[in-house]
Amino acid sequence: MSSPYTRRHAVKLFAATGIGAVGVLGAAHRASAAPAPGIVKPLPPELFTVRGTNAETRFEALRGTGFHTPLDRFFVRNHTATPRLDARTWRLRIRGSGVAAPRAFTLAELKALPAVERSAFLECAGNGRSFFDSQQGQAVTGTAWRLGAIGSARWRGARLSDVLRLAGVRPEAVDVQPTGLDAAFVSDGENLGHVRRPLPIGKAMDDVLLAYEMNGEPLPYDHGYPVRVLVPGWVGVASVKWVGDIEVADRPLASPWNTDFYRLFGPAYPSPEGSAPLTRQTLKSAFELPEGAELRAGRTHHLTGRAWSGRGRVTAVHVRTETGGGGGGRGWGASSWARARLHDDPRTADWVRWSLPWRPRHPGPAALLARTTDSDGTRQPVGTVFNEQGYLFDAIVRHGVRVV
Ligand SMILES: Nc1nc2c(c(=O)[nH]1)N[C@H]1C(S)=C(S)[C@@H](COP(=O)(O)O)O[C@H]1N2
Ligand SMILES: [Mo]
Repeated sequence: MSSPYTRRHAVKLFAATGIGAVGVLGAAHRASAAPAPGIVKPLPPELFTVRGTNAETRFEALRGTGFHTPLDRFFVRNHTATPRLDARTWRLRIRGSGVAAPRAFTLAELKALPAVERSAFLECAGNGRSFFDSQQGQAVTGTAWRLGAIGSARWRGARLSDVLRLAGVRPEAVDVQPTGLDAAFVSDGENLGHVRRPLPIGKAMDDVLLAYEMNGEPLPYDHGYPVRVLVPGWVGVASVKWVGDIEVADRPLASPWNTDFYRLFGPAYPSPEGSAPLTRQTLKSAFELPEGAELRAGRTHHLTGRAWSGRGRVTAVHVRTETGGGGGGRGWGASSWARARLHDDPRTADWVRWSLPWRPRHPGPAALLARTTDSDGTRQPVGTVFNEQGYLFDAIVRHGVRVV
């Protein structure tokens, strides 16, 4: 059986700009010269790089901020634009062939259920996508993120499993599909409907939250106010923002977000339907330094960064430096991999902060490399197997700096 959506969508999707952005921005933003990305919070350039309708966190802006990403610098990935929903009229409908007692919840009803608080990262499946091109010379479609399409927060909300039980979830249920209340996504003139993606019932009943707080505050508009789904460790798109409807079905569900997008296509994935729909995020590491940062020779620098994996705990981070070059035909000298100090107890689906001192000796261009190993036994490879939409980049990234 072929998927109900053609692959054509895949190459067109990311060409779309801020559809629906008009009318949601505050006066301060309308006054600014930059094209309106449809995001409510301020996007100062020292905290974010704006990419179309999205805003990428600058990793250097996380240095010294503590474990969780402050809300003023948490990345935003919007298919269209942030809606400003009214919590008083908001409802969450639970319906479909997989529930015996369909019903709706108000925010107060959701908050009356036992609250769960947990820390988890949220990362876009396309995080690191730009390195397919810049490190591997491969053209891929989609937002050209560097490594900042990730943040970690302390989430608080109701368990999705509690809500499903209250709606009489049936043993025959197989898929649970949350839908967002943001504008329908139009790709090349074709309306793909609201952002929605099926979640297998096993994951839905496990550790998924209906989150209404982030770092102790109500969810900001841009991150799903008043309620979003939070699927720990999985591709960001599973964590549907502004959720208003959840269909529970006794048969598999499909949407463009699990047929055309968020699968791997390419020579390594010969099936015309691509890989299975993506679930868990992969592993990465990043330096809290600007690209091209200048570091003084003969001084000890406290290199800091973050490492994470969606498949298990981070067990080690190693750092290597490459110096030399200089342009005169001299080769680059590479240090061996040194073990960085981890500053947090590694936990599944969250990140750890790490650090390592470095004393560069000679001025010139240099590259910093960090490599994560996780409890799944996976270690960041030298290259990532190509896929057309540039998902799940996991290779070691060369971070260019200059020793002066
Ligand atoms: N309703 C809705 N949910 C959504 C999206 C969206 O555009 N609309 N984007 C998804 C994607 S692709 C990602 S990576 C995360 C980003 O969450 P954030 O913007 O809170 O960082 O939200 C997901 N949930
Ligand atoms: Mo994403």
